[in-house]
Amino acid sequence: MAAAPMTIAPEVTLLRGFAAPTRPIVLAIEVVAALAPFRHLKTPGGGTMSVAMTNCGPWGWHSDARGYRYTASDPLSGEPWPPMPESFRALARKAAMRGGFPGFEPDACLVNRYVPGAQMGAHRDWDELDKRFPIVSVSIGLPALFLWYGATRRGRPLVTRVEDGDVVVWGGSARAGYHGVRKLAPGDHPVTGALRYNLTFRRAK
Ligand code: MD3
Ligand code: FE
Repeated sequence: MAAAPMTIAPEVTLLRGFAAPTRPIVLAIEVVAALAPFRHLKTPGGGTMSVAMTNCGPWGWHSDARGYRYTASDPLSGEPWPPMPESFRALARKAAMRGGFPGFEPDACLVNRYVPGAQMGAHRDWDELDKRFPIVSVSIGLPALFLWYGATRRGRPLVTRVEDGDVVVWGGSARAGYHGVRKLAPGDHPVTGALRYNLTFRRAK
């Protein structure tokens, strides 16, 4: 909770251990996933993502052959996305403040689940209406290598290892930054077993 903020690029802040302990977060993820199961989304290009996803909160990120967008209900069930736990909202707000972005009120929480071998290619989070809001990312379980490309997806990325409980906040000039996650290495974590979760809090609308 009292992590010393580390600047890993301009307006990209890493808060080591800020979300620890993560067991309660994992229990909350399991509640969300019981209502809106993890699924492997299709991309407009015809691929299937190796990361499994679900959402909680008023808006959820979705991808299919028609494109990327935020939806108010789960396309699998037609039901609204599960509510965002108050503890998630508070964590995102506090982390954003610590990262230099006071007043962040997320209305979307994308939950990513990685198994060993899963990865996320270079992309930017660009489906949100107001790019003045930051994005807050919470890492849970197995460690991963975050890749930060910056303004273009070309060139060698900056590589940062993130571990259970680490939080990354990026906004302002970094909001348009390209990023990704290296293929997850096998492992066994006391809280998640052979998994990594990532919560990504956004202001979608
Ligand atoms: C900041 N998720 O869902 S968080 C996404 O771990 C997404 O699941 C990733 O990108 C995940 O859209 C990563 C974003 C991120 C990635 C790499 C970084 C932030 C970073 C590298 C350096 C600094
Ligand atoms: Fe992203």
